[in-house]
Amino acid sequence: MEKYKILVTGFEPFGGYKQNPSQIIAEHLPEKIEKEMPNVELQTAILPVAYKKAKDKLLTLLDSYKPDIVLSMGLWAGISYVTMERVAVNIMDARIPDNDGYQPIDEPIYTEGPNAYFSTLPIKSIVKRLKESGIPASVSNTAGTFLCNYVMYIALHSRATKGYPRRSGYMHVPLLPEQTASVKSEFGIPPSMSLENMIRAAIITLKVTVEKFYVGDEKILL
Ligand code: PCA
Repeated sequence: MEKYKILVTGFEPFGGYKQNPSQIIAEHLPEKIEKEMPNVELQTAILPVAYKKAKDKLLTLLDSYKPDIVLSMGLWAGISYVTMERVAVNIMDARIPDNDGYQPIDEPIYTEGPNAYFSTLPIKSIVKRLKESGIPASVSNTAGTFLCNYVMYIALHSRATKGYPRRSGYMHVPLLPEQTASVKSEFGIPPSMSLENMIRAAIITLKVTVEKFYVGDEKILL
């Protein structure tokens, strides 16, 4: 049986948070995917929240593993649902310094790259399946201009220039309940989602992507 080669990435903690839920999700996936998706070969990686190191690590992984599918994930503190990102833009505009203290403002990711790439994951089908499974989810039309947008753009640029990964995209996830339990601001307690639901969201995303892998033009959002 031909196996789909999948790379899932999460991020290290950043911005004052001690944990990054995307890292914890990625660490739980190998065991679950082995049971639930026998047609898949999975690699997971935790990327540094640092522009230079994240790019080196991601490109090394892409060039050595040559995955069919890449799902990258990161934290978006403040959302109450998971988002499937539609677009990655060719800009680094960091609202805070990265974990190495680097803070690019209005710089392109690749000087020769197009302004934007659309996700090649079937984002509409994924969001539909997530909602049917009881997981709050939405398409998002911006992944921001920090590390999340950056790694999404790099994977899509690799597809455009080298042909792999055929499908890639990005999922933003909320905080974990234990990260918000004792935070109270004038806006109340920030939204969160259980780890169990976030892990399920990642598995559903991969299942729908594999189901749709050969359906239609990979550039079209199915
Ligand atoms: N979230 C950040 C970078 C790392 C992460 O988990 C972002 O949304 O850009």
